[in-house]
Amino acid sequence: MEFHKICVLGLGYIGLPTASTFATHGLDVVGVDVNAEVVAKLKNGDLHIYEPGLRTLVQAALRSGKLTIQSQPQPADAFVIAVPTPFYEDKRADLRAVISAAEAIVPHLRRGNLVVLESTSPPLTTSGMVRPILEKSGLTAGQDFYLAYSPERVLPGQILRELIDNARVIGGVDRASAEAGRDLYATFVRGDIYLTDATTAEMVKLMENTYRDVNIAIANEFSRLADRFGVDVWEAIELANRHPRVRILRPGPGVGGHCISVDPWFLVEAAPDLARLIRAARQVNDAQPEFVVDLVRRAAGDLRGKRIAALGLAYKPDVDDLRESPAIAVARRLVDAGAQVLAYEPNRPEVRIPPLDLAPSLEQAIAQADLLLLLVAHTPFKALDPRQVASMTSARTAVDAVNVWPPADWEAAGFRLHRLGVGG
Ligand code: SAJ
Repeated sequence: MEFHKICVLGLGYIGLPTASTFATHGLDVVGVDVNAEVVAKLKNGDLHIYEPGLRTLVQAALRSGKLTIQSQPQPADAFVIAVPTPFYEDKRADLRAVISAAEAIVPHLRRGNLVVLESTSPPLTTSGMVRPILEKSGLTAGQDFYLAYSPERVLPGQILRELIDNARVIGGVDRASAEAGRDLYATFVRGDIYLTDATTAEMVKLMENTYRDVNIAIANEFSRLADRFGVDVWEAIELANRHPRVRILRPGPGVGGHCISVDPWFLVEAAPDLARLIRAARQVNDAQPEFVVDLVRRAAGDLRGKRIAALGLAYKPDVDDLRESPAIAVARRLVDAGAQVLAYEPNRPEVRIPPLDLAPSLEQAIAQADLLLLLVAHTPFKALDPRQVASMTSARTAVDAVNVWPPADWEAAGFRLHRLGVGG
């Protein structure tokens, strides 16, 4: 099947790179977003999100005339839905954006079109929710138009490369739909493309992120056990990982981001009676910020009035994304416990996250601190020279929740260094 013009609905971390990549590979792409501010910015070549290389890609796509930005979809050969699927307070999937994107397509849907859902969704969303909405057009999926689910699997920070190189799974409501999806993504995907049915593809995506969440949960639980038994979890993990069939991940302040901390709940919601391990893993990871607070309490004594420099607020190293960040959860809890927290996020120095106080520079964050708390292993934090840090602050207590500061160097520079998962 051949595609000339496509509409990509949702211009966030996935939709924008996807739309731009289709455009730089020769398709006419209409990028659609419901947020007027995002549309206005993008029309000027300004980006509302940061991802390495994305600005250059988007600007090239816009300049070529192959990518245009609109607030409404238009008739096209294919429609790709890449809108967010967050969760409500009670952890149920919030599918309102998927529903309204599907509804926005209905008036433009024509015989022979392809619709692909990319947003991470609970099992049966494509066939049970998107399909009936699209069929309000009077057309039937699998008969008059093609309908598929294809999850994105890219790693924030490496999106542009992974979008092209990663293997892709495409599940159709019928075989012809999966094949139509393959023809579309073959425009730029260099990785292998695997075809299956839509619900399997939905499950594959949820299983990938749940697998990672459960594995990080066990690493976090090991950090607590090691702390109790006077063991250095980092040494223990390194030794356990010498086993040819063991690969334990890294403990940390918890699991953040808009994917791994969210997606497992979609399975728990869909089958609460079955997804018991998955729920327990989520609870372990969600409780990890409290464990870090406890570690800080043990290092600092009473937290009330303590001046703490919280270094890093992003959900993981070397990104600017703050969504579901466990570092923010730790900082907030410290404030609740009466500490005076001054945070510094090098990738978002201007950001405001009430009730946290943010410093515009590392120097200002640490100058008056009683304790330094490392929450995210950003490259500039890893590179810090403890002797230089010692000259910038009178603090001599440090807590490393991500295990990147070499203890011997920090101790030689005069710091008492407490590490996550290291019992003493
Ligand atoms: N983390 C740990 N310990 C580790 C690894 C990660 O605590 O050993 C934490 C990170 O600090 C972060 C969270 O887990 O807070 C998630 O980070 P991540 O790098 O594991 O994953 P994401 O959320 O950035 O991207 C994931 C990826 N999925 C998998 O690796 C299975 C990516 O491929 C998906 O496309 C993405 O979710 C998504 O959009 O679903």
